[in-house]
Amino acid sequence: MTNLTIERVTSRILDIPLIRPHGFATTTATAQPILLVEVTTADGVRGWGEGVVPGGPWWGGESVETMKAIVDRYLAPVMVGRRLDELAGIMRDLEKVVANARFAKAAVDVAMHDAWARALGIPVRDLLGGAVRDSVDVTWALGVLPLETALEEIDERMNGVGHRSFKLKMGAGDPAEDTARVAELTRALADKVPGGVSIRIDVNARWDRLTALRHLPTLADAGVQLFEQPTPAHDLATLREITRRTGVPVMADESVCSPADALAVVQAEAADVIAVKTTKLGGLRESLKTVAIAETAGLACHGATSLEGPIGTAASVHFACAVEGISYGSELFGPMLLKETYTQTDLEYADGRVTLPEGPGLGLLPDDDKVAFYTRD
Ligand code: MUC
Ligand code: MG
Repeated sequence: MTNLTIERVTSRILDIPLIRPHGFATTTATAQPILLVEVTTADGVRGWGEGVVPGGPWWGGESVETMKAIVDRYLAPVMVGRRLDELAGIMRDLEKVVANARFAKAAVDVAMHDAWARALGIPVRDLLGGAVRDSVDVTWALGVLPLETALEEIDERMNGVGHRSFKLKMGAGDPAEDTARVAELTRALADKVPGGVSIRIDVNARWDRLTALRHLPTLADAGVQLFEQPTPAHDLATLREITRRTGVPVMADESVCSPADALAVVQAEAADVIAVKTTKLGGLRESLKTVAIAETAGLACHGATSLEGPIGTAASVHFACAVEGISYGSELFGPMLLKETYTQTDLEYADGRVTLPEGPGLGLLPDDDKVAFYTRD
């Protein structure tokens, strides 16, 4: 009989360089720190999860350093000695010890799903209900880049992995200049690849209402097809106004960090799409609840990313392949932004899609030598 008792929970910070700087609204990342959490059972079965935020605490207030403290000191002691088939009960009990800290909780939620699935010899997708799809479309995100550089990168990604949708980060510069840059790029692409490329933008909540209402119509006229979180997370009235005035679908990201947030967005009619990140939502179980709310209200969900590495991305690929409500594709490109992977095998990207990895658990295994190489002293 398999002994599913959790014997050990450990974590380490990996610092992995990016293939190029990734410019966000308020910071530029040149490496991605990843908190790699490992759960080991009494039978020696190991499972892994990632604690990752997009480039640092600017996005949601957590960082790999805060997550490591929360995991090691507060979450691990609740988990050790419990059985993996009590996962729901463990996640409930973690709430009694730590409020919020959802990125940290996601790391342990995924590590427990991985270890439990490996102990049973099944893919994580089966613990989430089983197969809905075997692959998902992947949008490529460009940081804040000048027009020519952006066009070159898009060309390379279209001809390489075969992406046909691109997300452009905004919010870093002067809104008028930022808008002109993106509008020009969107028009240039429409001329270059007639009808074949979808352009979305993500302002990471950095514009106020007036700025958004002034500039988003220009981006709508240029052909931008989705506005991701143009304005602050709490201001659902403005998100609703943007949808109504521009007619372009709005995707809520920073506004939705829990199932309750999703309900608030539904009730406020504030968005048409919800960015579902298994990281920001606190793991796979909280993500299931979030999609259930959105889907019931007729909203689409997008398999979004916090620039996770291979293990974290694999978790979101299993999620996207088990949950019908992830109907608006994904942006699960994180591993391709890393200069090198830390796993023995890679996720497979082709024709603009990522495919569910075969094998038990998440389907990927860390390479112990690479993990040691990238581990922060
Ligand atoms: C975000 O805000 O969506 C996802 C892709 C990217 O470039 O930033 C992340 C986080
Ligand atoms: Mg976003």
